[in-house]
Amino acid sequence: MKIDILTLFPEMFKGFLSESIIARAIKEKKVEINIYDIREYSKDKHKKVDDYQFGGGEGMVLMPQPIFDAVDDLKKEDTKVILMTPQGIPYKQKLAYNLSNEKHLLIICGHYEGFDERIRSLADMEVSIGDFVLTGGELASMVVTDSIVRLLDGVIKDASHQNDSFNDNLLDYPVYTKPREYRGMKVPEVLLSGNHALIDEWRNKMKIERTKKRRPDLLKGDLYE
Ligand code: 6GU
Repeated sequence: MKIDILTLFPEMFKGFLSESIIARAIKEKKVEINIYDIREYSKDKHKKVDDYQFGGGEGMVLMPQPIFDAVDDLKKEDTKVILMTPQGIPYKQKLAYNLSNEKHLLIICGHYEGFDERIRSLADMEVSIGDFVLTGGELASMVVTDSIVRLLDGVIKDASHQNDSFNDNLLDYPVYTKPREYRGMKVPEVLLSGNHALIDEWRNKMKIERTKKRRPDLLKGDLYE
């Protein structure tokens, strides 16, 4: 899979691409990730990428030209273009699974102040990562990329995401490691029993209990269809 990201702030991606599971996935060629600087596509002699908005108002607006030219350059036949914006559809694990089957994603990071409305016409999909406002789409694009890359074949053990929260609209069960007792808090007896049928039953029960208590909205299911 190839993921191309268009941004005004390429430096923000350095840590993300050079650490941990994402770095390993790139090294092992499970994914190719390229960061493109929107400014490099500006035809303005000062490499300008934004301007005042028609009608007046605070803030600079990302101009169409650099983005349209970048998409013309990078979009191929099987490319899915995703625009990161708080006005997009809410990002969910289901969409991470669907996108992990694409060949090529081109992710456009929105600007803090906004972008020219005509840029929307380039996107196959507009995505938001939640009901809060970020200074730009960069962190959101990293969230989306991270959630997709970990689902690609061979990036992490299959069993690690088969039990993910949200796969069945349920939160994960609690897990413990050594020691058996820490500061008076004990590992539940059932986990030490060696009885795997009993352990599975306990884990399922905990998933349901925890979801009821913390995220009753998930149990309705409709949010994650
Ligand atoms: Cl995709 N962009 C920005 N700027 N803020 C957000 C977001 C995206 N998703 C949630 N908040």
